[in-house]
Amino acid sequence: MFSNYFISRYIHRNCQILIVGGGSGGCSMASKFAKNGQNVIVLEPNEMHYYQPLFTLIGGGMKTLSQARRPTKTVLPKSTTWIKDKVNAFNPEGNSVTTTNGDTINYDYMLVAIGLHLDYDKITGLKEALDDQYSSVCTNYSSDFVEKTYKVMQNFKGGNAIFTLPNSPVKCPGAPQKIVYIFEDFLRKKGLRDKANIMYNTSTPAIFGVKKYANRLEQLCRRRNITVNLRQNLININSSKNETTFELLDEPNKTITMEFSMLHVTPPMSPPEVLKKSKLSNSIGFLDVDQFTLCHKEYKNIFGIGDCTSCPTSKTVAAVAAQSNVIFHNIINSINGKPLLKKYDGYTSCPLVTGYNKCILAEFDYQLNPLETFPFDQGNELKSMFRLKKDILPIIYWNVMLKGYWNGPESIRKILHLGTQ
Ligand code: FAD
Ligand code: UQ1
Repeated sequence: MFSNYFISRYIHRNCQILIVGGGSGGCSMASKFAKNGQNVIVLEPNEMHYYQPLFTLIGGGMKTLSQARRPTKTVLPKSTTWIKDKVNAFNPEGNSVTTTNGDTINYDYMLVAIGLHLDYDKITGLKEALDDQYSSVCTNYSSDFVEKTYKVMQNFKGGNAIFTLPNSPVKCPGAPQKIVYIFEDFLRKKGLRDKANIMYNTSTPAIFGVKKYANRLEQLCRRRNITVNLRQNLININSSKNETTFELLDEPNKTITMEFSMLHVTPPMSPPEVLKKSKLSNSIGFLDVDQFTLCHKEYKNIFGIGDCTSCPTSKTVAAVAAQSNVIFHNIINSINGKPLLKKYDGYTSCPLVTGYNKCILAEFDYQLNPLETFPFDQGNELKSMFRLKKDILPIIYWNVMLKGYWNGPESIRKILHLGTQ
C-alpha cells in the first residue's frame, strides 16, 4: 500500500512521436505531424514561445518584446499533448525519457529540438553585469536582457563601443554583428557618430564564413569606420571599472584589456547539459545526427532538428524550416518501413541587417555556396530585404511555419530561377 503510493505518483505515458522542446523546430514539427494524424507529445517547460529573430530589432528599438512572444499553448496544435516539463534523462535503449518531475514518456519515434544553452558563467562578471540595470553591458541573446540593449544605446555619450562573438558555436552567427551596424546607424542619426570608437571583436578568423558576403561586410566596415578585431575572445568583465579582457586566440597566454562605454556580449553557447551527458551526443555535446537525413547515427528512431544538432551549418530558423520538411518525410518513411530518401543540403539564411532600413540577405548551403532566393544580388544592402526581415518573415513564422506549412524558400527560389538553382 505504502510503496504503491510512491509508484503511482509518477505518470507513465506513451506516444507515437515524442518531440522534446517546443521552440521553432519543435512547434513546426508538432504541427506537421498533427495534420498528418500522428499521436504527438511535446515536452516543453516554458509558458512563452519566442520568435528570437526579432531580438536584433528589439535591441535596436524597432520592435517590442511583446511582438516576439506568444503563449506556448497558442502556438502548439490543439491535437498534441503538451507536457510542461523538461527532459531530465534520455533512455534511448528503452525508447523513453524521464522528466524532471519523475514521469516517464515512452515513444516509437523521438525528435530532439532542445536548442542551445547560454553559458554566461564562462565569462567572469558577465551575469552580474547584465543583471545590473545601471551597467552598460547588454546582450540581444536572451528575452531576459534584450530590452536593455536599446536603453544602453540611448545612454551612450561617447567612447569605446565593443561588440563580441565568443569562441563557441552560436545561434545565428550573423546576429553579433547586425547590432554593430544598427548601433552605428543609430549614432549617425543622433549626430554622435564621431564620438564613438566602434569595435567588433570576434573569435572567428573572418568576418563571415561565406566569401561573397564577407567581402561586402569588410567593405562596409571600412566605409563606416568600424574596427574588426579577429580571433579575440572575451573572458572577463569588470563592470565597476568598465574594463573588459580578451584572450588573443592566435597568441597563447596573451590577453588584452580595453575600456568600454558600451559592451554588447554574445555569450558562449553549448547544448543543454541533459544532452551533453547522454548517449545521444557527439564529442562536443551536440545530438549526433547524419547531416543529410537528420536521423541519429546510432538510434534509428531518433531524429534531431535545429540548434542542438551536429549539422555543420549556421544555426537559424531558416535552417530549421528547411530541415523540417526533410525530417517529416524521413520519419513517415521510416514508420512505413521505407528508406530515408530526403536529404538536407545545409540551407541556412542570415538576414544581415546593416541599419534602420537596409539588409544583406545571406543564404547558403553546406558548401558555403550562396543559394539566393531572389533573382538580384542579395549581397547588396537592400531596403526590400529589410522589409522582408522586419515585416514579412514574422508573419510567415507565426502563421505559416508554426502551422507546419513553411519548408523554407526553396520552391520560390526554383520558380524565380526557372528551375536552374
Ligand atoms: P529554440 O527555438 O531555441 O527552442 C528550443 C526549445 O527547447 C526551447 O523552447 C526550450 O525551452 C526547450 N528546452 C530546452 N531544454 C529542454 C529540456 N531539457 N526539455 C525540454 N525542452 C527543453 N534565425 C533566423 O533564421 N534568422 C534570424 O534573423 C535570426 N536571428 C536571431 C537573432 C538572435 C539574437 C537570436 C538569439 C537568434 C536568432 N536566430 C535567427 C536563430 C533562431 O532563433 C534559432 O536558430 C532557432 O530558434 C532554433 O530553433 P530550435 O527549435 O532549435 O531552438
Ligand atoms: C526563412 O525562411 C526564415 O524562417 C521563417 C527565417 O527566419 C526568420 C529567415 O530569417 C529567412 C531569411 C528565411 C528565408 C526566407 C526567404 C523568403 C528568403
